[in-house]
Amino acid sequence: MAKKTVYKEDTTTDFKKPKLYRVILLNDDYTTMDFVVEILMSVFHKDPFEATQIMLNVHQNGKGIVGVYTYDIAKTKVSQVEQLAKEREFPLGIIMEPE
Ligand code: NFA
Repeated sequence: MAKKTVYKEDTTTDFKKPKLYRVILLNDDYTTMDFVVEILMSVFHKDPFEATQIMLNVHQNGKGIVGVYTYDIAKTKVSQVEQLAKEREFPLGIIMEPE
């Protein structure tokens, strides 16, 4: 007689949590405050008040978290900032790290 295989229905979970990455902005002495606020609004969709708070926090503490995103979104935002900083010849640093 042929063997029968019975598969149990998986009632636990089929969904995996995506890994998240912190995008961190680094202070320097040359990038203008206006440019940092500009990229926080255009790339990270911050309003002018929050963009200014984040910029000042990075200016005072040396670095600061801009946001937490999935890998592809974080990577894209980092690339966009690198490109804009390069175009304007600012040495602005931005990195991503796993949460
Ligand atoms: N420290 C820069 C200045 O005084 C401003 C700045 C803030 C740069 C945050 C980079 C990140 N012009």
